Amino acid sequence: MKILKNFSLILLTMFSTNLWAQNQVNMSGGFTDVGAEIYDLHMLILWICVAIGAIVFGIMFYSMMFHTKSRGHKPADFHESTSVEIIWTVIPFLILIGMAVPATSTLLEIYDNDNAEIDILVTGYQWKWKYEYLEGDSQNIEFYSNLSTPQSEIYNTTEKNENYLLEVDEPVVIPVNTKVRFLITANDVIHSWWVPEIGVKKDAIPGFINETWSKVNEEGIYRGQCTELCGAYHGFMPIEVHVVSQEEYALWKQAKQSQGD
Ligand SMILES: [Cu+2]
Repeated sequence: MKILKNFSLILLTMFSTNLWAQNQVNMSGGFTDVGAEIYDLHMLILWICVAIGAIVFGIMFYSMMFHTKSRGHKPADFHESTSVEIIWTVIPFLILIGMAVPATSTLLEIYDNDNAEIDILVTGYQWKWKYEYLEGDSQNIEFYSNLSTPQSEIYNTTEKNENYLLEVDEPVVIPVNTKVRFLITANDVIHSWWVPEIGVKKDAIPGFINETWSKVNEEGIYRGQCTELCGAYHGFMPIEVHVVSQEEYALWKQAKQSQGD
């Protein structure tokens, strides 16, 4: 009884609206159109899988409990039946096509790196990120982005703040509603640049340049992490993207450029 009570408590917690709102159980749609599409695709595939699971296990458990020899049922004799084999080939084939069509259209959009207004070269180092703005007049913007969480929080001598290990000294700044292309590479070992809320995750591989892009719909601070185990301080090289208005971006660019001179 106690187990049952605990189990129902867990279920209740999982499905409480509060948790759904925080997206701790499900993935987040994020703040980009592509992110929303990825989320919809994820939900579609999830429900297809739930339906398949319910039907297959439903029939299986029904048969095991009610369609038994002890209840007077005779074994079926459709062994090597061509029509049954055609049916169980065609149905999964149609389901797979139904999943592949929306998945392909989302993938095509994710890989459409054309017509970006800003290009940023992102280089992974053990254990920090370097950002270089490659576009025209912002050519000389170039900086490293280091973890800024104080040692005292890491060694538990002071209380940890809410962005513990997710804060940096110099964030990447990009304008809102602008297609930004990220060229991602690494200088030592393989890292991976991952900012879930802006729909970006790409491996940073020495000697290769991977491309990805984002067009963020809402101003704000978006946090991410290195997501490829890259050594002792893998958990200490977060990513902080500040999405700001066009005007703020222009001001930031100006300030950065005069800093470089
Ligand atoms: Cu790394």
